[in-house]
Amino acid sequence: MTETLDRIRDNVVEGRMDSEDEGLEGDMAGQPGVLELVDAALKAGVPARDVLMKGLTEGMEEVGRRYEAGEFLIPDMLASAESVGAAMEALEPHLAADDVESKGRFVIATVEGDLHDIGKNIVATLLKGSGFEVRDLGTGVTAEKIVEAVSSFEAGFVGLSALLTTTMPHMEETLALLKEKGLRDRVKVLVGGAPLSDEFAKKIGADLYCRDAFDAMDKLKSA
Ligand code: B1M
Repeated sequence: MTETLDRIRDNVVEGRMDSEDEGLEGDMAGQPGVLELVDAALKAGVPARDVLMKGLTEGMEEVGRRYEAGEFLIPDMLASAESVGAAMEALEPHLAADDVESKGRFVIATVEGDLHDIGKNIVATLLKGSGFEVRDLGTGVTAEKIVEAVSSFEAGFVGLSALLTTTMPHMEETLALLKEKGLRDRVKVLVGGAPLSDEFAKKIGADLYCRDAFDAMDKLKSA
């Protein structure tokens, strides 16, 4: 099982969606890519959670390290992101819950100026899988649009994602606007994203900081 997960992680790093992709050195065509490996892992009974956290997510973390070290450029990050996005579609039914009573309405968005959506999409998938009704507003969403959706969808929860230090202030702006519109007491605000911390969440007055998608699900159980 570990070997399959390692191969998924390595192929995410290579940005190889499927067996037609040549990979970074141009010599990997014909070998299974992320989609075939995820399919094989699920058929072999590897839990979807392990495929997600130890294969796909660890792969993206390595991509981040290589980008930071100057070894990867933006097109490399994009190829990896696309392979993870496609694999998430295959994984979604395995993370989904059937016939579960609604646990509440959840609005989720990546904040204004920020286009990173892999983590937000994973959280949205798990939320749907655990019985929340989810309105996913996408990326680069302004505080006004988020607050409008909280109001019209009558959401009890809102999840904000930010991956850039420069976009984190839009979370605080969203909280201020919720307050201004008289909606703050009606919603629990959850925040997440690689540059965030518990301290930051407390400082801006969010209800919960979520380290990762499973942390979010755990915290929601007692929210
Ligand atoms: Co960008 N990028 N990127 N990028 N990118 C980072 C974030 C960066 C840290 C890379 C680096 O320098 N090491 C850096 C930010 C530095 C900083 O702010 N200090 C960076 C930069 C600089 C940029 C650009 C500015 C690059 C440029 O153009 N010069 C640019 C900005 C574009 C924009 O947003 N306006 C940019 C672009 C891109 C791509 C488009 C190429 C691509 C995104 C593709 C996409 O998302 N569709 C990309 C990627 C892939 C990354 C890294 C490599 C990976 C992010 C990721 O998907 N991680 C990232 C490096 C890193 O994070 N180490 C990086 C995997 C994902 C599963 O984890 O998103 O953290 P994460 O989500 C987790 C948790 O954080 C949590 O749960 C998730 C699942 O477990 N969580 C939540 C997240 N949101 C939550 C919400 C919740 C709860 C939990 O609500 C309930």
